Amino acid sequence: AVEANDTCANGFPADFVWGLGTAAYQIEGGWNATNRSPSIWDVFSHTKGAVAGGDTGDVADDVIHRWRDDIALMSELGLKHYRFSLSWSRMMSWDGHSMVPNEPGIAWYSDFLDGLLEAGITAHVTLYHWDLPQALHEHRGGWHTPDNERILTEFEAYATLAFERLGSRVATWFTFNEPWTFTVSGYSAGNHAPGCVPAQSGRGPCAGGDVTPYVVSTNVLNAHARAVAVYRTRFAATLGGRISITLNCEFARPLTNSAADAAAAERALQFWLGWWLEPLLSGDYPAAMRRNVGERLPSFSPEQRELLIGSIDLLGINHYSTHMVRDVADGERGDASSGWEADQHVVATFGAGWPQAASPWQRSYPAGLRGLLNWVAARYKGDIYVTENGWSCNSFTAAAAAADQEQLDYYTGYTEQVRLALVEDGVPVRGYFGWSLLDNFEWADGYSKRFGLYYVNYTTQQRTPKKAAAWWKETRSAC
Ligand code: PNW
Repeated sequence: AVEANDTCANGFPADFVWGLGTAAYQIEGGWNATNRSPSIWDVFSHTKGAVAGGDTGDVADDVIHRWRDDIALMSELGLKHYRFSLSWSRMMSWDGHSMVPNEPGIAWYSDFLDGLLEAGITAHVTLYHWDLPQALHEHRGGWHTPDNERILTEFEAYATLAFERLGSRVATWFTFNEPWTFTVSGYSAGNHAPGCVPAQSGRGPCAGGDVTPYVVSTNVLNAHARAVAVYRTRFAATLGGRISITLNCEFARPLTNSAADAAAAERALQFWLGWWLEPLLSGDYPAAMRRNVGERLPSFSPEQRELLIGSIDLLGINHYSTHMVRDVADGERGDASSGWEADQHVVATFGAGWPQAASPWQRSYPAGLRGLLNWVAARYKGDIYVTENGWSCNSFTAAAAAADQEQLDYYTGYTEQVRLALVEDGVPVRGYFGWSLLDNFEWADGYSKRFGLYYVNYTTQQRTPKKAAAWWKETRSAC
């Protein structure tokens, strides 16, 4: 129970972590500044028809050049915690055989971290927010090659470099951001980099489909475990930081009160979040996946299991919306779909009347976040941080954005559910990071979708605070 005198006016404990997040390719720009080389997202976004409006991250929010002003913006907001990612292609370069340190890029991040420190802002850093160096995808088998020891070695070297050169100024490391999203979108649907699609389509730079996503997940989980082992054995004692992963999940509620739909909702959560969480806790994929995916689901060796189990010091959870889920019999989907989507034997829809965001996949249902946090807390007993939550605004001009009430309603509704999970349900949720500080490159949607607390004019690069920014300053930055 929280003592009354430790509670802020917003109803949260005084030591609750409030922060905002971004990711390298979505905000940095400076595609070739600091001797940066291409990632799979540079190649993908420059592929005709891949991204809405032909948008690319070449310039984005130009943070690479405007970072001092943007740290000032954070200070103006009273921000104490900032979550961002490193671009592997800026930190390292391809020498024809492997990735090697890229000093100008490392220096940029080093200066940026010093700037945050001077502003009294704590850094929470993600190593991989979807931007694999193109050379590792092309020449080293990427994430999509079964049992790819080469990518594990490369990721371990990258993580080690980051810990060594930047670790003294980083409180929390996250190995991967949302492996679910880049695995399903990048290696099955093909609408994210690297754009792998089912082999029979004959398109795409690699064969996605009903096997590849599970190959990718196995490589990614093993890479995570390797990086965590390095941090714990070589760095944790001296640097004192913590390390984890960020997993995302939309909550699933049963569509009807039938037992079959209740089981379907649970299965959906196992396929979305359990896919990643269960190996980190028990060393294997969930039973529901073993059952439905069968031989297409790889196994972990005893050594890999040992590294995986307990490889998180805390858990980062990203959450945006909720689905109403019903059971479907085998083959009933009738859409000839295969892979992760079909393997669950469920159909997901939205609840009637839930407010629609600009992004078609998002509707507001605040209680879903409380439900999800309780689902996680029943399985994982450590500290939980909401590492992303935010709203895709229906306002598309600076003036409309400055008055956007929907985004503010989303934040007040969802943060209240976090408070209820903490105070009423006893879920150990210790922090909340809004997505995002700035409008930015929203992946396949380009600049057409806007999640920022600050509106960005992409012609002038001017930042304009939205209504939720003022709310953040008054009620989240202040105790
Ligand atoms: C996340 N879904 O992506 C990413 O971490 C961010 O980089 C991104 O900008 C943000 O959320 C908004 O999209 C998601 O379908 C993609 O549930 C898809 C889903 C959720 C999050």
